Amino acid sequence: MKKLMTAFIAIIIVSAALIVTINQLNSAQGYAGADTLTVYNWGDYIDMELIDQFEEETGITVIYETFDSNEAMMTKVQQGGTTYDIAVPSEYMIEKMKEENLLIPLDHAKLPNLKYIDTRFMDLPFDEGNHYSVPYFWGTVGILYHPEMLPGKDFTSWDDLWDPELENEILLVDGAREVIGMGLNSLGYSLNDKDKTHLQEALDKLNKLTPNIKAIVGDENKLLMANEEAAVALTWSGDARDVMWENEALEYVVPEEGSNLWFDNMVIPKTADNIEGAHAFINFMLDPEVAAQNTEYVSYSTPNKEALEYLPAEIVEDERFYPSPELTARLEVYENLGKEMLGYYNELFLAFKMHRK
Ligand code: N2P
Repeated sequence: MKKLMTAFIAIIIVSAALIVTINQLNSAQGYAGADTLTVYNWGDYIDMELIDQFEEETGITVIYETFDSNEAMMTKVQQGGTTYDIAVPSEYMIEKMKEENLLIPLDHAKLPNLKYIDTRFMDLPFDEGNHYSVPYFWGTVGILYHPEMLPGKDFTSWDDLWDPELENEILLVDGAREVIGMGLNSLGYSLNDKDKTHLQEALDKLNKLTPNIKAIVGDENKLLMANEEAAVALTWSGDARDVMWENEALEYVVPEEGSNLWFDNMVIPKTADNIEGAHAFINFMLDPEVAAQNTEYVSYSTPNKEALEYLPAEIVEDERFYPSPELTARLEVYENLGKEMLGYYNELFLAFKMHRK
């Protein structure tokens, strides 16, 4: 009996050690379980208090990682080393991910809060029927500038950025579509142009902007602008709005030749391990009060119609950040240009960055 007891205890100890080792191995390799959820989002793009609230309400532990461009996000999802349960790509990348079979279809029955999204942000061409994606934030690309640092300067046109007086004053967002798109727009071309002669013209023109560029940056652009270390930034509307709360002298404009209108949506990548938890997270973020709190925190424009009711008028009535449908109609949404062409845009952007060195 004593022998049997000893053997029994030994079996328990060995199994416990085995379970601990397997768990350690799993977490070292990035496997997450039903009680964890790995969220992959743009930098500075959520109120972390909401993550705490979600964890408290569901008992799920969130592992949170950030990226600073669609391309960087896509590479990580394709590599498949991490079990991302949620990602937040922009429209053209959602289309590309769908094409490459990298997304899991959503179960709308598990997303009752979807009814709060304004219908004008639903059913868009990159994901008709919203089978794979649900709106998170939307916005424009434009110019953030400091009028007092640049007396007499106006930014009605993209060409204003090429003014020699702006030497070493401009920050550019670190995104291939944004920068090449700006070059194309400044020449009167579409930011979805596939004509390689036009693209070469855009690159040549961008190279001439080099003396005016201070840095190509990610989220640091906000701090640099708030501290008046640069006078101009090519940036996304919400980042601009966020800095403008910090430094009220700053202004944001969308140049008259046109610009980009973008939509960032939540998706469940193929890498997901907790599909149930991912639906719970999406539905949580769609709750109007949650969406309103998130909007106040990150300063981007919410597609959640009901959330607008919880937001101050000074936010939702500001036409610079909630442009009217008439105004947005003259902006362009990035199209999925296909693997080869998107690769070509990335190459051009790299060539532009190398030219600066
Ligand atoms: C947040 C970046 C928003 C990305 N810092 C616009 N697609």
